[in-house]
Amino acid sequence: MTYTIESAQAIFPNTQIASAVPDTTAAFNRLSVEDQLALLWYAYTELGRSITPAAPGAARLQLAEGILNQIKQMPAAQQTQTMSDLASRTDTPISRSYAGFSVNTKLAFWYELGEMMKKGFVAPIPPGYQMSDDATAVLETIKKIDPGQQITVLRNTVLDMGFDPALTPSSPKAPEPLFARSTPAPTTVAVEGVTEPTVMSYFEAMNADNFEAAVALFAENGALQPPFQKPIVGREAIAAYMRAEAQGLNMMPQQGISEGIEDGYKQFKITGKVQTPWFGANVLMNMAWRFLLDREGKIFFVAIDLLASPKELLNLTRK
Ligand code: 45D
Repeated sequence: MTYTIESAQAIFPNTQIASAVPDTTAAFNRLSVEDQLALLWYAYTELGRSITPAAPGAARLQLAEGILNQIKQMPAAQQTQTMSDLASRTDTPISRSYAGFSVNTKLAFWYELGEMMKKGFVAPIPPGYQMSDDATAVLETIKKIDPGQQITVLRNTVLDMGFDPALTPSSPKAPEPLFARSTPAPTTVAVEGVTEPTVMSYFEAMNADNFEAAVALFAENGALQPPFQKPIVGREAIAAYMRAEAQGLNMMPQQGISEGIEDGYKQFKITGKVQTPWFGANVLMNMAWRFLLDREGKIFFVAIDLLASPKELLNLTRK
């Protein structure tokens, strides 16, 4: 058989992904804008230190500085309106600028706004605001899922805000500043059960933010499928994605299985932990990488999954 990206997506079909994330994100998106903002505020301030992000570097904040300064100058009611406009994707100049930010700049923008709300420079959620029962239920769900899933839900909510006139996925307009790691990346990787050089080199390159080296491991038309997303196809697209979204990640693969299959292809499933620079060692995400290597040992496909539970780390069977 010849593999296609579609057939490759189905390798290791028994991998259980964290479906609580898309489910909770969908429930969040059905709430009123007032409830959404209030819920984020309670989630963000009440979930405790473990899910409090590290301050983004000044360089990243600079990309959002213009609109942050505008918001600071506004009267309180207008500040609240601006936040509502972002959450309801209303067409305003600020909503348009926001939509053009990279994911990490969007997060940095809200981080700073949250800080300004805590300090009283930006209007808070109205004291005494009563969330609807639906919103309370979503917040309760968020409280129960594990921290890696909580931060993914938070990230998802911020991703779709703003108004994008082109309705295309936002691509970073300015070069992305580097993420300083709060915890140094592992310098060596050892995966119990797997020694394949391509796979080892992938993790080493990613832990060094050496995306050129990582992308060189892919087949010309190879694909990378991030958690809950469609595959990104081709070296150039993968490189652009990595530069925008994969900086500063610490990857700690732990164990895996490998198997030769048809046509000289090989498949690997590896499980382990990933840290984002936003939370460092405070939040460990339980992840799987499902690799399909071609005859030349190049990556034809890799899916990155956020796992349903820590138990899934040990699910290394084929079917
Ligand atoms: O609306 O191998 C307020 C790939 C109230 C690459 C607020 C990867 C009002 C290949 C509180 C102010 C990248 C795919 C809002 C691996 C309001 C590869 C603020 C995986 C919004 C492994 C809220 C990478 C705030 C992964 C400030 C899985 C929220 C990376 C902040 C995952 C939330 C990264 C933050 C994640 C969330 C990062 C900072 C999940 C960050 C999450």
